Amino acid sequence: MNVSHIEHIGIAVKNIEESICYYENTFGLKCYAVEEVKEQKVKTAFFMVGQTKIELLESTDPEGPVGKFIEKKGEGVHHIAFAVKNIEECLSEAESKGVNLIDKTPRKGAEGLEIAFLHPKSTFGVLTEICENKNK
Ligand code: CMX
Repeated sequence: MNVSHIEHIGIAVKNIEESICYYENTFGLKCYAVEEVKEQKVKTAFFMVGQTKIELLESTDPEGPVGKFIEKKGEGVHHIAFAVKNIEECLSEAESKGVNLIDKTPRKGAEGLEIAFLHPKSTFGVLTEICENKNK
């Protein structure tokens, strides 16, 4: 796999507005975008930290992935996302190495990225996303 950097770290929060204030007031970071991703049943907020983003995730539905996560584990780090080149090839490679894929083919995520998730049961407990910006 050709991983260039950590694209973002996803953090599940109950209240995105309060969490934005925390990151802005404590670290002096600036939230540059808030976007709802209907398909994922989340509202997202983004901060740039070097080349990597912090992605805050507030659930818009208790039955969505983030809603269920918070119910089970509480707020906290939800997933890590690696930026890759040729996401389709990366998925095939991961599958051929025995990693259980949540997404067999990429789907659209926040900020227009192509995204796909690897199952935490086969990634040592860390929900892992790979993503590619095909517009670059
Ligand atoms: N990190 C680690 N483990 C996780 C997890 C996470 N983020 N989310 C769920 N799990 C674990 C659960 O704790 C549970 O473990 P146990 O069986 O030991 O209790 C197991 O995975 C199954 O969890 P579940 O609550 O029964 O939920 P589902 O099986 O229905 O779904 C998952 C789990 C990972 C397949 C689902 O959450 C998913 O498809 N996630 C990918 C999509 C996503 O998270 N989108 C939100 C972000 C979108 C964005 O960044 O734009």
